[in-house]
Amino acid sequence: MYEQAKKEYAAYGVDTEAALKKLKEIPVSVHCWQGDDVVGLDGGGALSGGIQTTGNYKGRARNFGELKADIEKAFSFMPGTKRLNLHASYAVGADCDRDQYEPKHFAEWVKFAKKLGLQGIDFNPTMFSHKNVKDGLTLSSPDENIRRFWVRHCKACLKIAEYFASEMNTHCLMNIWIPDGFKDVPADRLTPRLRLKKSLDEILSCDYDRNKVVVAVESKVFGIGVESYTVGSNEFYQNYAAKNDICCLLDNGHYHPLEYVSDKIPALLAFYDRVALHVTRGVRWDSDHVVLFEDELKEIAKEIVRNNATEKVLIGLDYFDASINRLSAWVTGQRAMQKALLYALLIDHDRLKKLQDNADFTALMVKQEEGKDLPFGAVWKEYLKREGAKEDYLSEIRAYEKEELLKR
Ligand code: RNT
Ligand code: ZN
Repeated sequence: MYEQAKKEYAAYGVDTEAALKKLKEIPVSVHCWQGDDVVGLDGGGALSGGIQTTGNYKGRARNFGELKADIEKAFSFMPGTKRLNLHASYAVGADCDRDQYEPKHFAEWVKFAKKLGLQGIDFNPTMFSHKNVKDGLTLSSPDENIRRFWVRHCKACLKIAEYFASEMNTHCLMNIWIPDGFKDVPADRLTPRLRLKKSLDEILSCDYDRNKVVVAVESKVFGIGVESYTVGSNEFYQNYAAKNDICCLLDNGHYHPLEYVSDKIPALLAFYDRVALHVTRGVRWDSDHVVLFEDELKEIAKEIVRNNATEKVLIGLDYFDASINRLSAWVTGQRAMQKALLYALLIDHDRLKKLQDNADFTALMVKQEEGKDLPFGAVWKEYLKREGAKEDYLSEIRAYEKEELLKR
């Protein structure tokens, strides 16, 4: 089937071998938090900050050992180059508060990532699910003790990110997302943003190695319980990032449903060396459903591939479903991302671009449609085979569920 597919793609102007080779080199940063419903290991408390997991499927990882075992199992079904995305709340054995976290609290994760042969580790300060989220605010809080606590936390995280980069010999993306906002009409939209700006300035004034740590800021339009106003809005962070030479992270659940992150990627590529992504699937709101092989995901992958931006766009996953087997959720989402990248790699972009430049929109439409009928599935199956990733992950995950998860 693959040999036949290879011929059909060749006739369409696409080299499937080159696509397969490229695909396995594109890193995807897989989030640790699908395994435990974003609870973390530091006892911070129930999930807060406008994000929610729903469902009570059996087998949630309750501790570091279980989470590691689940990650190891789930990652074994994920083809391609993988990185691990951690939150600060996954500190191991920390008996101090989050502003005092140190690299040593993450040494076990480094050991684990090396054991699994991962390409790198990415990191996120955790500014939710904690007693110091006061009145829903963190870095923009009017309470100086609160604001300073979270500034210290982010500074501590920069050190940890630097440590990850040194240990793994690759950059570490440190992504800042805060839940700050208001449920109802605010009286002052400016001052909280000025306080956030001041906090970010203080964090970035810390002496860290910009070659090692890529700092990103993640905007959001609204959250549950924070419907009327978000301090870290898109305009705020894009301007902050541009002026301070840091990176924007686009989460495709964080915009109005009629706005597309696929269109924002090339807009940012015109100005930035790097663009970070949180790939998720919002159903009617930022619901963080498992990523599936859908049109917008294909469009996102196309923008990465056809702009030769596989090294500029840092792809990370961000979904959490507690209503189905969590390992299966993890694998399905990661494979969907890889599928979309392969799909994009199997398009003759140069020819299509020429048609656009020549204003031959008739042929452009026809050729784009033709590409959709090509035997994509056969190439995908070949990729899985070469990567040693079983097509049928469900049966093995079911067996693991029986042996391990149901006993929890
Ligand atoms: C929340 C943001 C944020 C979190 C993770 C856990 O809306 O998307 O990125 O989902 O950091
Ligand atoms: Zn996100």
